[in-house]
Amino acid sequence: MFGLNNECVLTPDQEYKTMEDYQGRPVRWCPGCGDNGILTAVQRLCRDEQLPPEKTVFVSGIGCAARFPHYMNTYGFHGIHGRALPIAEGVRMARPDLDVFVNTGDGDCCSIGAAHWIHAIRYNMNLTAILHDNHVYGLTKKQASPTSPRGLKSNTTPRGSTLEALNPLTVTLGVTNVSFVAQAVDWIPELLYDILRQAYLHRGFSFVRIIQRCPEFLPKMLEPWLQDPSKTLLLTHEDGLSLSPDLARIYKNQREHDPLDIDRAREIATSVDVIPVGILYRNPDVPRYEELRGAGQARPAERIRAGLEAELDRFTVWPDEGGDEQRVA
Ligand SMILES: Cc1ncc(C[n+]2csc(CCOP(=O)(O)OP(=O)(O)O)c2C)c(N)n1
Ligand code: SF4
Repeated sequence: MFGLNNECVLTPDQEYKTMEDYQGRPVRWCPGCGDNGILTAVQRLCRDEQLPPEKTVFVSGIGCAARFPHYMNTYGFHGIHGRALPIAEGVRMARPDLDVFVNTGDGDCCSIGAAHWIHAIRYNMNLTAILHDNHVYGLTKKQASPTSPRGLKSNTTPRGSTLEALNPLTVTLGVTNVSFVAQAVDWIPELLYDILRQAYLHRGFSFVRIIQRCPEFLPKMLEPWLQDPSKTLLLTHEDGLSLSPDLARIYKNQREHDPLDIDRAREIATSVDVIPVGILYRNPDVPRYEELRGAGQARPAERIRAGLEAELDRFTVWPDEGGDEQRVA
C-alpha cells in the first residue's frame, strides 16, 4: 500500500498478503476432489480479510478433509478422529486473540465426533466449523458414513446401507443455543466463498455444511445436481446471500429466506430433492460460552509461568529434604 508521495506506509509485518502467502504444503487430495475448491475459498477468505497467519489456526480430526491444516500456511493442529471440536474449543479458551477454524469430515463430525458436535453447538464459542460432507469415509477407502444415502453400496454395506441418512442441518438447528447454520456446495465457488465469509464474520459457533464431491469413491452421486441447476435452491435475503447477475441467470430456483426465522430454516433443511444453498439461520444475540465464563482475555504470561512453576515444583527432588526421595504433593 502506498501513501500520497508513493512512500510505502506499511511496516514489514503488515505487508499485504496474497493467496500464495496462505498456501502450505503441496496438496495431496485426488484430482477433482471437492476439498480443493474449499481450500481455495478459505485461502481467498484469509487473503481478503488479511488474516495474520500467526494469529490464525486450523484444527482438524482425521480423514481426507482433516489434511486441511497441512495445506494452510498458518498454525494448525491435525488432531485425533472426532476430536477436532474440543481441541478447537481449548485453543479458543486459551487464546481468544486467535481466529479458529475447524475442518471435519462427515465421519469425523457426525459419527465418532457426534457428542462433541452437539455440545460445540450448545457452547456457541466463536469458531468457524466447516463440515466437508462427501457422504462417505474417504481416507479409509469407502465405508458408509452417517450421511451416506440409504442404499449406498460401500465396503461396510455391500448390500446397500439400510438406514436413512442423518441430516447435519436439522441436527444442528435442533440444538439449544444454535447461532449460525449455512449450507454450500463445493462446485459454486462464488457462493462457497460468500457463505464461508459470512460464517467467519459471525461471532459464535458458525456451522457450514459443504456438500463435497468425492470422485474417487462416489463419482456419480452428485451428477444430477451438477447437471440440473433447478435442483439447487438459492436462499436469498438482504441479510443473506447476494447473487451476481450471472449466477442468478443460471440458478433460477431462488427463495427469499430471513436467516432469523428458525422455523422456516428447519423446514428448508428437510428439503429432499433440492439442495438448499445459503444462510439458513443466523442469530448474533445467542450468548457465547467465553463471555459467560468471563474468559474473553488471554491469561497474562506471569500467571501461566506461576502455574507451570507450581506444577513442576510438585515433582522436584529437594536435596535438603532427604536425598533422592521425590516430594510429590
Ligand atoms: C479412533 C479412530 N477410529 C477410526 C479411525 C479410522 N479412520 C480414519 S479416518 C476415518 C473416517 C474418515 O471419514 P470422514 O470423516 O468422512 O472424512 P473423509 O476422509 O471422507 O474426508 C476413520 C474411520 C481412526 N483413525 N481413529
Ligand atoms: S478419497 Fe475422496 S475425499 Fe479423499 S481425497 Fe480422494 S476424492 Fe477427496
